[in-house]
Amino acid sequence: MAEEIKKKSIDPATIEMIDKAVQDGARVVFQRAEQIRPCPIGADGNCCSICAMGPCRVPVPKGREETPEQKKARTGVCGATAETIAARNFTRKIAAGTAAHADHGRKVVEIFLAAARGEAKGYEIKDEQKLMQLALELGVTIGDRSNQEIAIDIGEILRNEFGKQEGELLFLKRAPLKRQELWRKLGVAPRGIDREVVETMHRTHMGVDQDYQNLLHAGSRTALADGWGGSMIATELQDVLFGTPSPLLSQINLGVLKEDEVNIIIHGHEPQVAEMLAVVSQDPELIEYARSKGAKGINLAGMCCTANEILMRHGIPIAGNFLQQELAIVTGALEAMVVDVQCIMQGIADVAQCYHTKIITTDSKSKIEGATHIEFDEHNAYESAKNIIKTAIDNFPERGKNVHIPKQKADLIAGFSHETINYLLGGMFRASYRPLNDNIINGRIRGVAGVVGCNNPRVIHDEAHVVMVKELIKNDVLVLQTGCSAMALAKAGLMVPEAAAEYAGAGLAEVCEAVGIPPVLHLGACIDNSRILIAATAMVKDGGLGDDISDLPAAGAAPEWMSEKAIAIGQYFVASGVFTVFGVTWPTIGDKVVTDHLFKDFENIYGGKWAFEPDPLKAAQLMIEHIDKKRKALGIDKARERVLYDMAMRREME
Ligand code: XCC
Repeated sequence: MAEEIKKKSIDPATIEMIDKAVQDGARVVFQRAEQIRPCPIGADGNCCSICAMGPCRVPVPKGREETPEQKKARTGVCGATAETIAARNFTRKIAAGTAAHADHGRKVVEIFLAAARGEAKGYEIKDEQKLMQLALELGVTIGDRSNQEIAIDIGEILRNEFGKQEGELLFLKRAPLKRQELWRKLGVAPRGIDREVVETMHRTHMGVDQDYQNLLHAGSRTALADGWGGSMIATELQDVLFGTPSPLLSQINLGVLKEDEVNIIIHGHEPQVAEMLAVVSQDPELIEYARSKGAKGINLAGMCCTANEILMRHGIPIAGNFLQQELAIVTGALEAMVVDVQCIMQGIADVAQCYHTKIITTDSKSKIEGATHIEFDEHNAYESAKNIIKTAIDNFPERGKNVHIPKQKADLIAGFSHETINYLLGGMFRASYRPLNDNIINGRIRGVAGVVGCNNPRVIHDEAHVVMVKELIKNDVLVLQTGCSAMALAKAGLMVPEAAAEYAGAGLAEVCEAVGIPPVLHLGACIDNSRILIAATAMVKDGGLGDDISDLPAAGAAPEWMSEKAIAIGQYFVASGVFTVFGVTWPTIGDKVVTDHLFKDFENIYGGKWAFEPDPLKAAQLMIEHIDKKRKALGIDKARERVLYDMAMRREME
């Protein structure tokens, strides 16, 4: 194997499959990333391609000090300054990311409503308790009405959040009071989800908003419409419809594929197709059909966030994260890759040409040239899913001899919804975050970090996630995870309770042992970052850690981000008061003024700010420094020193 390949990932299964791809002549993302270097001007945010007078490139001239006159002359054809261009590009990314999460949320509401009206056979209300809680929160009459009637009211109220033109999003009321007041004072409380996205697209059109601060301000309002709007609605209704996750054991990595079964991977983001495939793959008639084709059974596995969705609720194993999507095909053992929306590389269709894998698209807004399209009809979900699985089974006899499934697979515990954490910490009858807050106050736990986001082939696959999280837990920081980042840590073996003794600092390990949880908690898909907002709010409301999210000893990070959704998520965390560090590259780095505004001024405005640090160890240190700064402000920094260095005192505190 070429030495270069060994440096692409820290995951042996990934390396093995990149090598196989090279030998098989399949061109995967790792090779493409070598052949296409990022355009340095675009990467730094210094290129404007919004109108046809350009594209205009406005980078700072390298190697010489810029005079004020030169700076003044460094504009686009329309006169847009480098600041406007950088802020406009950044804000557009937020709009795109918010749109993706919002459209996902909208689809969930539609299926929720169809299920409540009895028009989507196979889907039903699974979490009645959460339905009732939502009804109380949204002022829906319960009385002696049926679950269906209540659900229709809830569905209609939440559907209205997307097209609402006035007022503010209903879930903003979930935030700490102080935060709500700040948003209102700043004018960043979102009105309607779609309205914020549309307005941001308008503002960033040629010749509209040309004040970088005003643009970034609109970016905050749009991002908040994601975190406290589209994403939160998706999470809440998915929980009611498919069940609120609770801890379960599963496995992860390419080793979950099976030699002798029909392997089907479901890849993308939305759970409704995957939910039905999970049910249908158990159908005895289909299992028998698979046997008739020479297979021992049907093996369903997930990829990217769809994987997280069905892992959290059904324990379906995960084949891998973002950069492994093509490699699953390279095993030669994959009959079908069923995709819905987001994070699906067009490259899978090309790689599939080298093997027998069928790429099946299921959503009319996400088709791929060369793929088979089987439209998933949620009104006839069972039949649609059956059709998809049958297509995969029919492909089993086409599997060639060039099959190699890597051995690697790791155990993981997933399913840590906000409700579960509440229950695990406080018990069934007094569910609360009190024990977490107490352990933060007494210093056993230093703070909490959300480490989330994608993979990016510009850095070593999974490495930054694992290095950062190990450093955090070693320093007694409890880590909450979602997305492809969670998968990286699960593959590295950190999502089992035993990992606490091996990797966590003494204080955190002690708490994990007492509660029986891993030091790294899997909260779900990227839309479930909304669970982190809720968890942070619950910590504030439980008391003792200040009266706003920005007071908490907490930080966020996406060390290997790549998608526009990650920027939207980061911005809503920052605008909710969280210090957030990104790795890989920073999209405004070519403009110091805009970057300083995001990295410094934002703290005075929102109590949270952005940072960029590609070295994951240094980034973890920044997060720990921030956590310590917040501990100091809360007056709990002393408690921590005692816990760490004086065992006698520690016993006294118990
Ligand atoms: Fe996509 Fe959600 Fe990123 Fe992974 S983490 S690469 S967005 S699948 Ni969401």
